[in-house]
Amino acid sequence: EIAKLPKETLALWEKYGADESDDKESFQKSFIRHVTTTLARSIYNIDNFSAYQATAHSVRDRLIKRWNETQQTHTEVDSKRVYYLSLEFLLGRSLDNALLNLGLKDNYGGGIKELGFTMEDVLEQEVDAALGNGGLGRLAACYMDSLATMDYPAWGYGLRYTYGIFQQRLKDGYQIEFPDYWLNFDNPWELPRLDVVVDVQFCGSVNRYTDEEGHERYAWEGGDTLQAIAYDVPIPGYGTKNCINIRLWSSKPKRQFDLTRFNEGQYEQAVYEQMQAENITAVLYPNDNHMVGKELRLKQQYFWVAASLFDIVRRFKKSEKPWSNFPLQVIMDKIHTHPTLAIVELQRILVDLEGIGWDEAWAIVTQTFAFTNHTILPEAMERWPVPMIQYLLPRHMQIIFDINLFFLQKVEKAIPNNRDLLAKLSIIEESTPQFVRMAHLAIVGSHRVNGVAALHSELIKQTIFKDFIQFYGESKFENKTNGITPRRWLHQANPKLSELITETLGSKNWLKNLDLLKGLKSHVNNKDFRKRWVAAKLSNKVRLADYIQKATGVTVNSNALFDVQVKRIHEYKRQFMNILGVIHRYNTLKKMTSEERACVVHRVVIFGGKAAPGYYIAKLVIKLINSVAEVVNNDNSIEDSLKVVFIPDYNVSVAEIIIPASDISQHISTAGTEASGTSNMKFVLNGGLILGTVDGANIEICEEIGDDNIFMFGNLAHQVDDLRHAHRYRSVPVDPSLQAVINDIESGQFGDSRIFAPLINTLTHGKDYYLISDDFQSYLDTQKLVDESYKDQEGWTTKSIMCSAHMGKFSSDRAIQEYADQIWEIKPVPVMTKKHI
Ligand code: H53
Repeated sequence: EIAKLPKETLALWEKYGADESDDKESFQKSFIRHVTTTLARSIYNIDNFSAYQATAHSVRDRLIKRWNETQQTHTEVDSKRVYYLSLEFLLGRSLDNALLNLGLKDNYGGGIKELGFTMEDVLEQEVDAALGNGGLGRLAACYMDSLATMDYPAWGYGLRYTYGIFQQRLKDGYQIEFPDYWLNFDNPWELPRLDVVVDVQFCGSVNRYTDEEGHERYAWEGGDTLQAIAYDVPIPGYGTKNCINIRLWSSKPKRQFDLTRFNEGQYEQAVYEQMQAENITAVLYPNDNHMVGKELRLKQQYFWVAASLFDIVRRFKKSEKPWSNFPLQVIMDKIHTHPTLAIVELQRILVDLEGIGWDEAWAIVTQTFAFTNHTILPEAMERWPVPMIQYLLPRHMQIIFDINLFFLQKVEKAIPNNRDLLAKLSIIEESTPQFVRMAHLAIVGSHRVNGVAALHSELIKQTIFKDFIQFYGESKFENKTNGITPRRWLHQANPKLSELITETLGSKNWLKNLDLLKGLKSHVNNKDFRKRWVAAKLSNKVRLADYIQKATGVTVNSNALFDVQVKRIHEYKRQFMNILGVIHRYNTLKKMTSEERACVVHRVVIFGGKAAPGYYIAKLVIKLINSVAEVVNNDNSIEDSLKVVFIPDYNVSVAEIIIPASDISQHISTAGTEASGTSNMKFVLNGGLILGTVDGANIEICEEIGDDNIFMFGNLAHQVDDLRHAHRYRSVPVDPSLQAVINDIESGQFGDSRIFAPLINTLTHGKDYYLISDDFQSYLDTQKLVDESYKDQEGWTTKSIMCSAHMGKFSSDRAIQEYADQIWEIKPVPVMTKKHI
C-alpha cells in the first residue's frame, strides 16, 4: 500500500519522521520539550517527580519507535508467535530497566546531571507496576525480558488491574492492607489502544438450530456484554532492537449510560451497572498459591481469555491462511490453570462461529495449547462449581461436558472396564454440586504439560497427575526449570558487582550468555578481585542498612551476617520455623557470658513478605516476627549480637535492594511443596549463599554450585507422607528444642501469649502439617554450621564467588530457549530497522 503513495508524501515522512537519537543532547532536548509541553511546567517549577516523568517520556518515545519497528517486522515475516497468557505480570519499575536494555543509561545519566538532577533521585520516583502476587507474576516478567532479548516474536496477555497487589503497612506488629492505586499519576509505560476494543459476553442462553446445510448448531445469545480495551506495555530486549508487547485488558461497559433508565429517573441504577462492568479488572486477587472461588475471579478469567483469543484469532485471520495452519502460527502457553477457559473458548470459536467439525477443531485446539503447572499444593488447585459456569458461560459448560465425554470415551477404549480410573481422570468432579477440575481440563486440552523444576516435574507425575500417566504415558509430561533475568537481577540491582564481573571477564557478553560467568573461577584466588568482590557486597549491605533504618527505624551493623527470608508469607514456606529458630538463638545468647558472646557471629535476621489478607495464620506469623523483633532489638544484654527486622511492603524494588545485600538467604519450604522458587536463584547469582531444604530449584542449584557452597538440611520429599501420617495417628512428641521455644512463647516472653495460641496449635494440636518439628533440629544444626563457616571470611568469599560463577543455568534465557525449541517451536525474528516508514 505504501508503494501507492505519492513520492512527495513519502519524502515528507522520511524528512520529518521521529528521529529520536540516543545521544546526550537529543535526550536533553527531548527532556526539556516534555517538561514544557507534556507536563506544562517550566524550569521554575520542576521537581524530582516531574524530572522522572520527563525522562520516562523521552525514553518512551524511543521505546515506541523500536516497538513499532518490531510489530511491523513481525507482521511482515508472519512467523509463528508465542502468546504467554498470565493473569500476573509483576514488572516493578520500568525506567532503569529500559535505560539499561536500550543502552541509554550513561548518556542519559550524564545528560540529566547537567540539567540539575541525579539519576538516582529520578529513578526513586517511579511507583512499581505490581500486577502480581509473587513468584508466578515475577517469572512472567523475567520471561518477557528474555523473549524480547532473544528476538522471539512473542506477546504477553494479561489484565490491567486498577489496583495492584495491596500495600502492606504494620500497626502494632500486625499487617494492615492499603489499596495500591498505582495509576494515580499518568503511566508513561503503557500505550492506551482505545481503538482496540473487544466485546465480551456473559450469561444469556444457548439455542440449538439447524444451519443451511442441515447441521445442528448452537448459538449463545442474550446476556450482558462488556468491553475490553487494550493497553499495550512495550518490553524492550537487552542489546537488540526487538521490543515486544504485553497487552493488558481493561473492562468497561458497552454502553456508557443506559439512557432509558436515566430518563426514567433510575440514575443510580444506570451508574451502578457501569461500575459493575469496570469492577472486573478493578483488583488483582491478593492470593498466592491459594484458590478463592469468587465469581468475580471466574469472570476475570473469562474476560481475559475471551478478549485475548479474539485478538489472536483476528490477527491470524488477516493472513488468510487455512484453519489447519492455526497451530503453525500460534502457540499459547497457559501459565498455570488460570487461562484454562481459553481451551473451551477456542473450541467454541471454531465450532460455533467458524463452523468447523468438532474433531477437526479439537485437533487444532490441543495443538495450540501447552500447559505449565506451577504448584502441587491442593489448596491452589482450581475447581469451579458447575452451576457457576453454567450461569455465567452456559455454552462453555456444554462444551466442557462434551470434551469430558469424548475424552472419557477414549480412555474407556484404551483401558476398558476401569470405572475407578474414569472417575479419577474425569474433568468433572462428581460431588454436590459438581465441580470442573481446571487442571484436568488443561491437561486434556494441551499437547504438552510441564513442571517448573526437576523435582516438581517428577512429583506432578507421581502425585496430582499420576492417573493421567496411565493413559497418556510419560511423553506428554516434561520439565522446564525456571530462570531469572540477569539483566534486572544482577546488572540493574547490583551495579557494583556487575561492573566488576564485566571488567574481570573483559566484556558484557555474560549478560546475554550467563554461562560465561564460569570465567570468574580462574580469578577466585586473585587478591584484588576478591577484595573488590567483598567491597561490592559490603556496599550493598550498607545500602540495605540505610533502607532498614528509614523503613523500620532499626539500626543494624553492616558487618554482621545478613540472613534474609523474603517471599510471600505462607505456612509451607515456613517463616514460622525461621522465627522459632531466632527465639532459640536469642535465648542461647542470653545464657552466654560476655566472653562467650564475644566469639559469636553477629546476625541481622531480615524478613519481608505479604500475607493474603484473609490468611489468618500467616498474619499471625508476621505479628510473632514483630513481637520477637521488639524484644530482641531492645535487649542491651545481648550486645547487638542479634537484630531482627521485618521490612514492610516487600515488592520488586525493595527486592532489588535486599537481594544483592544478603550473605545467606533461607528457602526452607517443607520438601515437595515449593514448585521451584526463583528468589533462591537471584540470591545465589548475587553471591549470597543459601540455607535450604531439598526442595524445588534448590536441588538443581546445589547440583550446579556444589554441596560445599550451600547449606541443605531437612527431610526429603519422599519421607513427607510417612511423617505426616505419623503425626496424624501416633501423636509424635514435639522436638525438645522446639518444645523449649514453644514454652518461651507461652511464658509470655514476647507479649501476651494468647495471641499466638492458634499459631502454636498448628504445631501441637494441628498435627504439624508442614513438619516443623521434624526438621527443627537439623535446621538448628545447619544454622550452627553457617555461623562457623562465616567466621572463616576467606572461605566464605570463595564460596560466594563460586556461587555466582556456576549460576549460568538459571538464566531465564536458557529456560526460554528450551521452551522455544522443545515446546513452542518458534524461531527468532530479528527486527528490520527502517527509516521512519
Ligand atoms: O510460581 C513460581 C514458583 C513457585 C510457585 C509460584 C506460584 C505462585 O506464585 C502462585 C501460584 C502458583 O501456582 C505458583 O509457588 O515455587 O517458583 C514460578 O513458577
